[in-house]
Amino acid sequence: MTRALIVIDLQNDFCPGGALAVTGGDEIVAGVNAQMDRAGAVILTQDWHPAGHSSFASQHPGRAPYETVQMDYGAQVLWPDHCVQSSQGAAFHDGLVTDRADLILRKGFRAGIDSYSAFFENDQTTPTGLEGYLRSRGLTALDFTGLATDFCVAWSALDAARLGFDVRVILDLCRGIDLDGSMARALEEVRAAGVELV
Ligand code: VGL
Ligand code: ZN
Repeated sequence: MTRALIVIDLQNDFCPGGALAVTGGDEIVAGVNAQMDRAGAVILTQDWHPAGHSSFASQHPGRAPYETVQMDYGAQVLWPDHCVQSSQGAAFHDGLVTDRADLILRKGFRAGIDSYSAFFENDQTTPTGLEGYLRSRGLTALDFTGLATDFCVAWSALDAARLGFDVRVILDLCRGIDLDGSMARALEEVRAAGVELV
């Protein structure tokens, strides 16, 4: 069966030296590239925020990165400024083979709402369009890789499972942030949703 490889946010800001560095984020690049050769389709996502995005702690006086605030759409973790549109931090890791991508999907581009998932923004109702793209191409089996396991990868895999896709997360090709136990929680939720962890 053709499986689509979805590479989540393998961008400089999530790699060591970046604004929101995920430990070992750069270690997965070679393996992700190799996985592209076995994939029936390759989709890259790119976290793509306007300057002054509402998920940035810098926009919330008195708040610090990694605190949680209540937004009109629910709880939101505040992050250091990261993946600002057209910045070097928002660029893909230099080693990532981007030529193989059929689609590059940008998310988080609306100032007032974050988008962890590649399918829905954080209100969990505004679609990114990815579901329609996959369905119209007949891509029903998805392998997720990328950063960060416990945020954008997990939220994407959960939405994909809810939408009825056949979903796997390739854990060796993911790295996480692990904020207050978020890694264990995310893996448990993903597993409970019927996602295969490989
Ligand atoms: C991500 C936090 C903020 C991610 C993106 O890619 O997991 N995490 N923006
Ligand atoms: Zn972001």
